Amino acid sequence: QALAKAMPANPLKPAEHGLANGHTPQAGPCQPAPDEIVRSSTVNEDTASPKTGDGSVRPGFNPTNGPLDRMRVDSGGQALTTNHGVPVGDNQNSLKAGLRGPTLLEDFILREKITHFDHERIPERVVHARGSAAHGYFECTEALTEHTTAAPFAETGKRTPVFVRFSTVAGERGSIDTARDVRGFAVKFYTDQGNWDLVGNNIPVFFIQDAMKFPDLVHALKPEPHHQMPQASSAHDTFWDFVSLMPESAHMLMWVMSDRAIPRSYRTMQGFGVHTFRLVNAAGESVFCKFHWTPVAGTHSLVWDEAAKLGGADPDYHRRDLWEAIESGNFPEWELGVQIFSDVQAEGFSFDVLDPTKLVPEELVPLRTVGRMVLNRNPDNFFAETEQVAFCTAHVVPGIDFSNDPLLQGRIHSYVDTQLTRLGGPNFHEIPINASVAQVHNNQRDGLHRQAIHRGRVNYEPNSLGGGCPFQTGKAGFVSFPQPVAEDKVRGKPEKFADHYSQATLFWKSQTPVEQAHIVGAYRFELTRVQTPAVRERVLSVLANVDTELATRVAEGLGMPVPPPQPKALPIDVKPEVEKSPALSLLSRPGEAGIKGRRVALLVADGVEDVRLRTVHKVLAAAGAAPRFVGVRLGVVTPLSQEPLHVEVSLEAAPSVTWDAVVLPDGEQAALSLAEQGQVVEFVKDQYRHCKPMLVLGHASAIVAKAGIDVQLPDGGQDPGIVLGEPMDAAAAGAEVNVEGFFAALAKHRHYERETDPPRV
Ligand code: HDD
Repeated sequence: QALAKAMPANPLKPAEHGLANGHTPQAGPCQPAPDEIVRSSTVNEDTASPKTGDGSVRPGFNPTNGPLDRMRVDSGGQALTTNHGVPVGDNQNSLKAGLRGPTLLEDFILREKITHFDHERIPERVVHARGSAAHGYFECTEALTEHTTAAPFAETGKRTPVFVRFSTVAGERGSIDTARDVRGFAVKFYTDQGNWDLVGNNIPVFFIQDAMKFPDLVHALKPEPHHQMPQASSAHDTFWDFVSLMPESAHMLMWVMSDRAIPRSYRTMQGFGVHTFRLVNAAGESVFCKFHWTPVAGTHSLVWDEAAKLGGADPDYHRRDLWEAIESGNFPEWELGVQIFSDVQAEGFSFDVLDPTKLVPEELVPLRTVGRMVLNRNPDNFFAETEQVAFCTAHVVPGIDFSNDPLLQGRIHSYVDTQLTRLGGPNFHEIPINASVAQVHNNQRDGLHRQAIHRGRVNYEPNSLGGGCPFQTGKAGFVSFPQPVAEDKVRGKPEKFADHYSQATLFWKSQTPVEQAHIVGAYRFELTRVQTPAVRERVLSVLANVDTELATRVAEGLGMPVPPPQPKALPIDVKPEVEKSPALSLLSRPGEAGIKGRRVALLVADGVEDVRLRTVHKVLAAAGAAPRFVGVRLGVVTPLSQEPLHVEVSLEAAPSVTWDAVVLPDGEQAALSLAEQGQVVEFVKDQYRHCKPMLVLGHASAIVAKAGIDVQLPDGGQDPGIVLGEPMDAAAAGAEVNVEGFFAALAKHRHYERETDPPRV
């Protein structure tokens, strides 16, 4: 605190750098305003570790609030200036030689404004261009000091601030959120030992085994070079041409064709570090480690028809969901699990742990939960934070080290390299969102956009003039694990890498019938979009190696016979340890089964029975869901109670796909008029087709009938996702509402029992 108070803050610039006598930065809506804004030596309650015995706070815990607050600018009550601080008198008119004359070159205000605007864009990320991010913290729930010295795991209860960016891979910066694609899951830990970036995905394996193939993979995936189509989609010839010739992608493709690739929300997807990493403890001993993020809210996905429609209805669907969840205080949370195993154990596995197309089944090495991550603050500025954040697999801290996974080894180079162009030079680590909380001291100097003002004459080491500072720390600093290496230089792969199919088969066999049907549907869709029959056939020849039933079902969908299996790279005989891994099923992680954050549409029209409906709205809101009265038009409807009911959003602004569930209202006049509306019928059909819960009150069964919905399941049973309520007239207003059945249906999220291919409705 003393340090912070001593910090120079220019009293003449009250809105800049918000320190001491300056303008206090705006508190985020979900974060109480701190008493005093100071630098990183103090903490905000949200990101703080618990206080130590004497009430002081451990140092180094609050980079995101400290340095970023220092940089925030709030212009409320301030005069407009140029970038050089000159007050601007007129921001409407350029300087001209006479009212109707030419603009003068001397107009530095116009030129500065236009010049800055002309340079507002930076190159987008070559992959993962489309993303959304949030601040939060990681809390260690079980210290891991027996295995690692890494700061975030040093002590139970310790909190480390994080900034997390989620992304799609293929699409450009402005592309849709709901494309079928892998999702990036990149976490920057601002530890007191420097920044650690765990740059993962929502899928635990990857397409290729060696970084050498990455540019080819991405070229094949991105829009085709001659006509720049399709955007944000793998459903085209070049992608499938490439992967069908690279059978090492067979396993990853199973995941990408599964519902994992169309998550309901960033909040409901898993994250994985993918590679095998090393943990190193204080004694210098090392174990292998895989990192898993598991969402507390459970894993949930969209269905493909819904995802495709959402692309038009709300291209920002995931971005909005993340933002709104945090703004409403419904903070997304994940558990961090680790799979820890020794080099000796790894030797014995039927697969190579250095092969990023393989996972370690949880039945073989169980997950151990060591922490939790909570995202509780939205960024203040998208460009400054979400766009300029630079993740890098090379950013590790003492206690975490790399394995020899050849994909990881290549990544260690790629990220810094790409940031140099994207962020314009070697000093991007000084951009506030990238700056570590741990103090930076070294002899690196100069370069474009240098911010630090280094004092003194010493910028070399060894030196005597600077007292030998900054000094190296020896074992207290980062020391690479001294893994022995003594072999010939060679370009090639270990033999176990040649098994491309065992785990693809494991994944297929571990899925429920519903998930298998979705995988078949996804292959059929993607390959139908592929124009070259030989490419389709080659994909089928790969699938024939994964599972005969899978290949047959996909082939049927394409109207083709199943070709002979593609010849294998090596005729090796693999005996997998695990034949089926329930943990690989998306449906195996229902989460806390609550209804928090679920968006529920309550349809309304004149004559609606509103007493019950208002109660449903109230109890849903109280349980943390997001209920809204939805009408054909904005404005007011007159319900049976005659007390005006305000429509919160219209059907055309928020079509069916933007809701998790629907409540169809009672009131004969309202139900009959809604049943006559084409948009309403379409809305209800989509709710049904997308397997969403529906609460049908009284006369609303007319709407269901008009939509052609059979409330029986295909096998004749009762659909548990359609909850029926008895008719109720106005006289009974005020009666108790039993919405328990609907809550249970809502908590389950989807009712795939009703699904048929093609859909009945
Ligand atoms: Fe990568 C971005 C994840 C393989 C090269 N990657 C990027 C991002 C994520 C991943 C989440 C976005 C980070 C952000 O939000 O800013 N990448 C992965 C995973 C991989 C993987 C989980 C495999 C296990 N990547 C990979 C390879 C290479 C790259 C093999 C190159 C050899 N990745 C990049 C990149 C990007 C990137 C070109 C683009 C923008 C950026 O880094 O900052 O360097």
